[in-house]
Amino acid sequence: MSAGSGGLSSGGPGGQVGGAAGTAPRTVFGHLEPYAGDPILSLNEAFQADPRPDKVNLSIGIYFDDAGRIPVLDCVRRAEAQMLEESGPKPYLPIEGSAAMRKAVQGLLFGAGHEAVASGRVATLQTVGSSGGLRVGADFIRRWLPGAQVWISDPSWDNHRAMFEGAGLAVHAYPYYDAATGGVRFDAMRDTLAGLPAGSIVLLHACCHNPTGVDLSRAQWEALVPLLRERGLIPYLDLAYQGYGDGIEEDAFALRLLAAAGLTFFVANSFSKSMSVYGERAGALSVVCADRAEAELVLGQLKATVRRNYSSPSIHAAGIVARVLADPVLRASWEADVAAMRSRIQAMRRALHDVLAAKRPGRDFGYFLTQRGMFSYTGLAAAQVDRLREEFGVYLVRSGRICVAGLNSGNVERTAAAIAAVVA
Ligand code: KET
Repeated sequence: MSAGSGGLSSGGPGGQVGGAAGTAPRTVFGHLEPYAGDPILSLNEAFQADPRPDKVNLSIGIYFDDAGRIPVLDCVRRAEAQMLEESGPKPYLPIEGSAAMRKAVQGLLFGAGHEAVASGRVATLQTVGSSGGLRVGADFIRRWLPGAQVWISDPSWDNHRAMFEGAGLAVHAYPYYDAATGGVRFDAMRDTLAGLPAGSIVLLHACCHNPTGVDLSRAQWEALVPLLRERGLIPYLDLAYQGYGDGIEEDAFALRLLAAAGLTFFVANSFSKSMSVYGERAGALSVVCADRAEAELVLGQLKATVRRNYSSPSIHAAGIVARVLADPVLRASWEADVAAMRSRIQAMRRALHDVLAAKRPGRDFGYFLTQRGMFSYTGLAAAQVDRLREEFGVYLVRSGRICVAGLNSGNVERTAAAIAAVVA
């Protein structure tokens, strides 16, 4: 670790930088804090390194099929085959990404012929995953709405706080999950939002809340709209799991509601999960503005943000997404695959619930059935999570979140039995 406060001076032995006379020389990077690792990604790596053959990965938000593999969707394979066949050049995409993909994303999010899209008041850019979109939006907020506070749900995806704080914004949490009931603390949430300064950013999970699996009802979304409008709050939707909740169209409900209400808002959406293309980094950021002129200004400044960061997004990701969404045959195949992934997760929820209910009849595991999307919040304490990993090879995040899509017909009973053992 570093010692001394000398300025940089050259000439220390072995590339070291000497401090003032008498202080210990130090290396350039010796003062760095070790990175503790990301709680989700490190756990996934620990899982890969675990030699036990019957280990179960419920850590990361990735959809695995019933054989425990990450599926390659037929529509994606065919889109890629078309691209290979065309064997076109690979120029840089424009800063804002592929026009075909951006148009397809707008159609997917808002639905065909939506007024907001038709009137040109939505600025959409293709981003490096939805993570890239979230961060570009955060940097844009820091630059153009500099005093804005950011409010995320308690709890939220860990990286939300990290991304917005990393952009230099102050991040706070509004009440959300109710551990006592397994529902949403809606009154407390609404009261908190009602007290926020105008111009605050309110990050909302558009569907399939991560980590809890507990979503707002349609009536609750509808109740939020006048509050958001009257208080001048700016929603920032994260739509990473479209299709995993109730359906591709159904999961766009909140987004379309805010658009119909004429609110100005951000939405970062992802294809990582819905097209099973995690490593392609396929996502987008859209900002719904008051009118076309404003959307053009916003798009321009989003482009400036991207240019000084990663310059432009991936041409391969754009090719996949644009083709799958625009080609009717590929689109139908994709919709069928999303429906199959969604119903397999529901079947696993049911199987997990039934085994646990049989083994621990005194407890209510009904939340496994009502929670939506990839995740369930089990309520397991960190010590129980550790036991599951160490004794049973079942990996989940220490908050007690499980990725239900890591369950399959070969491991669900064993996993349920392990959970039953630690809750005993
Ligand atoms: N938003 C949410 C809510 C989310 O859960 C993830 C990923 C992302 C955005 C990022 O998706 P992208 O691939 O950048 O479009 N979540 C899983 C993986 C991770 O942590 O990176 C997870 O929670 O396990």
